[in-house]
Amino acid sequence: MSKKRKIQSILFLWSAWSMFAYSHVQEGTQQRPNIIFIMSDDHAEQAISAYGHPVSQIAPTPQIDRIAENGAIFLNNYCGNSICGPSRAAVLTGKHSHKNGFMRNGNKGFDGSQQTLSKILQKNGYETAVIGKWHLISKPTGFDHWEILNDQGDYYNPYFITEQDTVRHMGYVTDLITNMTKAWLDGRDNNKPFFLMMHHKAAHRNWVPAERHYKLYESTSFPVPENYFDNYEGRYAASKQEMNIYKDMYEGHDLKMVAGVDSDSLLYDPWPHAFLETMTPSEQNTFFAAYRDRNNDFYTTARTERERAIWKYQRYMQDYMATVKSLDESVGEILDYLKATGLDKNTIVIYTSDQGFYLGEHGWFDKRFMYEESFGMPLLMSYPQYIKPGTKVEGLTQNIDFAPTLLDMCHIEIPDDMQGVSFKKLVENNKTPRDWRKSLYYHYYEFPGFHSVRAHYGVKMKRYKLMHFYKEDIWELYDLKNDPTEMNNIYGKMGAKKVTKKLKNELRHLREQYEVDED
Ligand code: SGN
Ligand code: CA
Repeated sequence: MSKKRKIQSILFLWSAWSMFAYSHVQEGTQQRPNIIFIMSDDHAEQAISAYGHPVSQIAPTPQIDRIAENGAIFLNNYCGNSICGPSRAAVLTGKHSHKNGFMRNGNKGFDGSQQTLSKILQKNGYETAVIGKWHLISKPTGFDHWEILNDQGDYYNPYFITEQDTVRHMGYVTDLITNMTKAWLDGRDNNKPFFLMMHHKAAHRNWVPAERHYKLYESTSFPVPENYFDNYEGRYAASKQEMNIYKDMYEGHDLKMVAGVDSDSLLYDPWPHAFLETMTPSEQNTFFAAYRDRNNDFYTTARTERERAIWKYQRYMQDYMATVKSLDESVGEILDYLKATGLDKNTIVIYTSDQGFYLGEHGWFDKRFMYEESFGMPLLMSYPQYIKPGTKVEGLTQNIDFAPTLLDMCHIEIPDDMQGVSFKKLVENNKTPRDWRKSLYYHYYEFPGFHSVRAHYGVKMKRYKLMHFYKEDIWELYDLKNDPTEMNNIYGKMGAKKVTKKLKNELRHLREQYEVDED
């Protein structure tokens, strides 16, 4: 070997070895990622433009979409129980409702003595915080800092509770939460990785926009869903709900059809509208001024029942999407903050909502049902170290998977009793492995309750979904390929026998696997 070749080989071996050694050091002492978990409330996938639904193309969310552009969008992510407290409890514990004990909103507080994601991260050296909506009727545990809204919280000038006190903060709730989050990031311990949960109140009922957005969509006409005037044929529980936009929404509180003719008149002033009481007099005036002309128009123009129902849909969507605009701005601010501080390189950013929501499909607002719109849960996630920009995750994922996935990404052992599984490999390789789960379990308990949605459990597979309204022993079966809007219950119909048997078997397996012993 010539001298030159010899030197070249030595150089090659040396650089190969050092690369190997470097990757080993990386593996062993890898810098642990920070986590920002942003969860809004009742934010439907239909209202996030990265998901491509027509509604969101008219009122896009470019800032939230940045997370999908930099990382991954989950196309089949679902919750296990489509309601606020239970979804939050599932996120924290990695367990379904019957295991973490928080099955319905408001029956008793979350048992904070149990194992949670925040406690495990804290034990492993993370600085932890939760800011915004909590709604678990308990004091947060496993957080170094918490600053939470009282119950549902108010849109204007809400109270926040901390370990020390309860303080009213003047301002718009989404902006306040964003500012508190940035203040916490500014003052955190730079020697520790952090886990920060930023939980927005928006876009929850009664959808009061920030002053700067009152008029944003006032002339926008949103596409009315094809099944807005659904007659619920063949679907017993759907026919019994109380979450219809044109029948059950409060004209005052929800639709803001207040103070119609002039500023002093209470002639057209449907009650309740208690949300106005948390506003200052000047904020109330700005609110009335923004809505008066449109309300006058409603009260002075003759309309058929059908036209009134569509007017209400438009008012609902205009306000809902205007509250989403503030969420989008908030996410933009946080992403800009991470970039400006260089934290973006080593921070996992998640955007999700506690569940999905109806934007007029079946004539509805609210959630609770296992139908796609509310069972679905938006999920966007970026982390430059593992996730390639533009990743699209097709596999079935669920909120019980969030805790194990984050532990996995932080190189922390996942406790055996967590029921969810890590989906790290789905995002890492932009591919769903063959042995990934083929079905999801769902269970909603809260009946009797708000909106009168009957208790049910069910199973979803790629193409079919089976639901059991067990108190009435009524079944529903949908072929999502041919009937994506779930209008045609094929349970007991010709040709459905084989698939019914398959799904009932799958449901039995899931209930065994998750150790569901009572309903
Ligand atoms: C409130 C709302 C309901 C909503 C529940 C649960 N009514 O009770 O419409 O379903 O919260 O929402 S309201 O008139 O008080 O706004 S959740 O997101 O917290 O689960
Ligand atoms: Ca919610």
